[in-house]
Amino acid sequence: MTQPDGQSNTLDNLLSESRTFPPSAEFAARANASAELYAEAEADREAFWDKQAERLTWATKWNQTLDWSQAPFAKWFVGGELNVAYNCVDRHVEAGNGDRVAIHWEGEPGDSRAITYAELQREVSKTANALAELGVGAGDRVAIYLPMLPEAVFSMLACARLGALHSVVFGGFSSEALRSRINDAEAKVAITCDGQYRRGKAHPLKANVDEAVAGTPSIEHVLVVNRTGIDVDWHDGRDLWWHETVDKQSDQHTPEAFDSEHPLFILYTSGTTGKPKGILHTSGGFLTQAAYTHHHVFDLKPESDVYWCTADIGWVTGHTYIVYGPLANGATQVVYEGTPNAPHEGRHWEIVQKYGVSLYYTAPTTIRTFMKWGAEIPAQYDLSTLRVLGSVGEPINPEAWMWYREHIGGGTTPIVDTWWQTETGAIMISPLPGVTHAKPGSAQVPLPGISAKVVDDNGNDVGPGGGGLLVLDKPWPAMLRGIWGDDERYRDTYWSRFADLGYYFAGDGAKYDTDGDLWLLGRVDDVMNVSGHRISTTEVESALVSHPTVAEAAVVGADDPTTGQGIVAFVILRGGSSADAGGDEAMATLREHVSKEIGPIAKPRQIMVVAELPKTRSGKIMRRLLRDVAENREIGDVSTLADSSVMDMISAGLNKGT
Ligand code: 6R9
Repeated sequence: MTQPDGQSNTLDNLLSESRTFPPSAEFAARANASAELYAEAEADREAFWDKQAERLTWATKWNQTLDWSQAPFAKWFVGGELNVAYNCVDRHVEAGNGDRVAIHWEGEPGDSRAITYAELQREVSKTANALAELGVGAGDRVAIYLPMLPEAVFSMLACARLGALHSVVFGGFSSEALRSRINDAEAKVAITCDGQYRRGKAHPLKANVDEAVAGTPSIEHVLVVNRTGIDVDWHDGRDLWWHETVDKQSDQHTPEAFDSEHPLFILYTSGTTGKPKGILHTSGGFLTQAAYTHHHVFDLKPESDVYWCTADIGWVTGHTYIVYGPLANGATQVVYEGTPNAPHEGRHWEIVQKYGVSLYYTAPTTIRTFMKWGAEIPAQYDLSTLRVLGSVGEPINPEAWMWYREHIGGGTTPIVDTWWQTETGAIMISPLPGVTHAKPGSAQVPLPGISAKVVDDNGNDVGPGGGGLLVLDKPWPAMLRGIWGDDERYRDTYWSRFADLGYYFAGDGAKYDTDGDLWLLGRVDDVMNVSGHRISTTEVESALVSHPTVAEAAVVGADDPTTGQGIVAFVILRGGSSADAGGDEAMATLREHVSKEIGPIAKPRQIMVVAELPKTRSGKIMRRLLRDVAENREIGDVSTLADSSVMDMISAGLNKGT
């Protein structure tokens, strides 16, 4: 059986992992990538990126590849002009591929829709015309709070077409989370739907927007897709139905070319403080790296492949590897609305069989869930079309890797374990199918054109066999251009740790094996990774403390066999709280409270009531010790605690079953 995933386990595997899987001669012969790419990029990095930028159609060619003179604020393809949506849609129609399916959309209840590139062009044009009618123009912000509906893709591309920035907020986030993101970006329009299907039931979504928008002075209109037909409250003048507003528009729209550095989107992600960071991405560099990586890492052959990335567009993976990369490359892809077990646990494999999916990209947590459900489920379907499998979001444990290859990949497919972040915009470290000798559990090497290192606290390269912090030591085209409205926090978060060396600090620990391959070991900061989603400990702590019964809270991410990490909270209750405030029901109420404040993904797996929290003399909570408790380990060094008896008290209390 699989061992729980996590840092210590990954390290153990690293020490014992000796399996390698060279590409088959047959795959290598037809592969998009070749070993020469590394040498080519090494010889002249900027010339290499110039060549990749030529994958796109530019209205005006750039005159400088990279301007790093204002570091850490990069400019790529300076002077170039392009329209991102034109690159993802119109140019494929102009090239005679209008009849190619862009999106095979599959609804959870079983409805489906095939959208060709020509149709996508019409839908995006209509949406752009509607948004323009609502006063959205270049530089404005639009909040998108939608599940995996075609309208989500139309909306994102319509923004790109107008030069407006989208801020997609994951549909699983609470109204509170939505409100703070809308306010931070000062979005003018919000796009949502009446309700969303989840495991066969329609759940309200617009209601959250109503709650959020009650406190967002910038929102002028809410555009509402009718997905489930459930009842909604209506605010005349503010609310507009999609089918009444968008459908009547002209399906012609002329895209305008924008500067290569024109902002494309903001996407909020958790940092080490409670306030989410609005990661800002721009146009030319982002789309270049999205298209380049999608082509090489997935070995995409747009005429014959059917690609499927199972991420939600609320996360960066959905931005880069559902919307921008695949569509820039003219791919045919599957977009699925629902969960993997609706209505049955073979749903993904049924979809793979139905559409002949050849490239499949998912997260380790999903793979481990499939393992739990059993290999006999995928065995009932024809998965022979699959030829490349991808993984993203957290380290994939070697056993899950092996299972994925064996039971989904028929024992032959290459697996690409892709390391990247919301901030990096696109894949940075990954094997190349057809080139790399794959190693289960290791993301292996930076892609051609990308440079990464593992360094010690002083920034010295640790060399083969060494472990330390992952840094990116050279700028890359899809890199974030800052944090929305907070340049100071941008410098501080990513560039201050190795300021003299000019390294970007990713927040991840990593290790080289003796072959020089990279192993990612998880976050080294107070960010948890639950099912591949980043959640900060502070965010959950703030949510807990906002409940009237809680005086203080400390949260840690503990190893979890399915979700990678699970959230474990330690709370001190308020003096006045009633005696049963520590009971099961009260804990369930607290879990619900967190869910309402942040969203169901942030719900603690476990809440333990304690009398004290372990703190250093300077008052910093020692999460390391709480993690020991949460993972049932012997408690580590307590010598820096202000009061070393606290841990005894916590352990004794827990043993009594409180
Ligand atoms: C794309 C995405 C980024 C964090 C990152 C790291 C973890 C992502 C990984 C991985 C090991 C991989 N992570 N991919 N760790 N191996 N292949 O997930 O972006 O949501 O911003 O998370 O996820 O810890 O720092 P994001």
